[in-house]
Amino acid sequence: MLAGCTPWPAEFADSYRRRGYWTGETLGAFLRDRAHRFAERTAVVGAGRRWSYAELDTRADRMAAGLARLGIGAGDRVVVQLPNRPEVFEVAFALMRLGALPVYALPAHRRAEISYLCSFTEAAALVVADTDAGFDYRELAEQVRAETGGPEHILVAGDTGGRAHMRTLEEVREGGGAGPGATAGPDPGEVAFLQLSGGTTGLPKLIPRTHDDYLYSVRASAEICALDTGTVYLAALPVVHNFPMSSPGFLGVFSAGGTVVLAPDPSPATCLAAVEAEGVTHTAVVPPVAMLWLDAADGGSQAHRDLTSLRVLQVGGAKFNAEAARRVRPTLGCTLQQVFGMAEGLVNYTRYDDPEEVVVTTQGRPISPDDEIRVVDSDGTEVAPGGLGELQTRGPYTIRGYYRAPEHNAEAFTADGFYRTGDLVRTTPTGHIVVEGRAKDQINRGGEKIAPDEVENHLLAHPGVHDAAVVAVPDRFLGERTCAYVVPRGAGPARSELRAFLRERGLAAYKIPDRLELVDAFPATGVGKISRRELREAVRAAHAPAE
Ligand code: J2J
Repeated sequence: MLAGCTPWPAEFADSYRRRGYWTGETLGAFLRDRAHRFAERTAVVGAGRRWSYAELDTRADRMAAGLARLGIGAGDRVVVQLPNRPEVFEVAFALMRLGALPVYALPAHRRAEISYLCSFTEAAALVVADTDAGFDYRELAEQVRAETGGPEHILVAGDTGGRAHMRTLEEVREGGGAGPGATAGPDPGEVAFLQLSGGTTGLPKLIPRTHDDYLYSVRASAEICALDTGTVYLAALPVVHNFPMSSPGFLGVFSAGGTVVLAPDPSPATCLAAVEAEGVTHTAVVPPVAMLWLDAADGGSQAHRDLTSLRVLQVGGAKFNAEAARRVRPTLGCTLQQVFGMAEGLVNYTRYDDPEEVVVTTQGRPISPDDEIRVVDSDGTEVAPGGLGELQTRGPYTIRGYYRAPEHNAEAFTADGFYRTGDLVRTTPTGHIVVEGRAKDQINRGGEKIAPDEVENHLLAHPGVHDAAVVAVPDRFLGERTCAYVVPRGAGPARSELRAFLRERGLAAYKIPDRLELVDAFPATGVGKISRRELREAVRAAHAPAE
């Protein structure tokens, strides 16, 4: 396995193979197989283009050959920051065919995140769009270059705008000739790509997923979600995120020979129009987006849409309020499926034949009979069945360690290899999981995860900031939003200045605190040194208003 990753112990790997979970297929071979089976069927619709399975496959081969010519090969890391456009699939499969690893960045990420990803992974290339949603990613790439001295190659989906040191994806593909770019292909037990974790500490952690483990979760998800060649899946969320990638996501749809429709944004105007125009059958959103869609369809701006094709609305990424959940069937005329997953692995679904009450009030049950689940108290002792505790898990598609993070791994995983999810849950007698809260230091802002530490560190870099604590405050729409409490040094900076400062440091917009409060001091917390976590709790208790 790639250096810096933690393999499954041999007895587990053997058993996952014996039980047929790990089949020895690579993601590159997976696409080739689907291209043979579903050749002329439409694989992808987006940005004004429609690609068949055969076309996607050929493009991926040519792109792989072109990337190989640039010197990109097995084991190389390539940061991919692309919006929902067909090229994202072409690039991802091309890299995986070469055994090079896509490192998926969100379109919302900015200089701080992209520079970190490029340097931490020692990326050989960065792939960006030219512009998207009014933002110029080529400028971002230039800033990253200036800051980090790398990566060697900057590849642009679209137009380089005359920047001599950048290449368009088209040039790379044309430079590849007829392909095929990949020779023997990577080992299916190898890492296929790196996903970004929501993070609880100062710097984001990277999640290594192998061909074998990921494809198992994809095939099993496609089966649970009953996808077939008639499936039309709307990717409303950025497809580089684990949910729309694999739960069942675009890979599940490709597995079944269906069609992926790429939405440029998750707004009801864009997405409900796409549902009507393309006959969408399945889609996946985070709770705040689901609520916008419900309001728009229920006498709002999109009430005129014909949504009869829609069969399943998946909601996940953050807790979906039961009252909103109850509105899904009557308002959208489709089945709700709750999805509680994590890029580290474990994914839970409510099943289509679960009683309505289970669908509305639980976050589903695991994919695999070999997903091991335990709910423990703060001492690590298992609680009685149905009791509240932290969810720990291990299984055939849950990682055993983050990439290049031995110290963090010692905390995030138990000695016997369970991942500590940091989620507070209880299980029902039917084996469904209800997410009740969180033991981890993370803010879940409508599905977007924020590590308070990371934002505090940026605030502390301002000379006028003596101390800072970033906490979650309840929010009816997002579930939670962020508030930064700042103890200024001397007269201290104005709030607007602090915000501008964070933006200048290149932080993604969703991490910039929704509220900033200047306070004289943090609450006295008694004797002894307290953890940042305890400090945040004390600050929140002292200041944050209840909803
Ligand atoms: C409550 N909290 C949830 C839910 C995730 C499918 C779906 C989601 C993700 C994802 C994913 C939740 N109710 N329904 O990767 O494949 C919170 C938990 C969890 C964390 C993981 C997938 N669904 N969560 O959200 O890696 O706290 O993955 O541990 O971004 O989101 O976040 P992430």
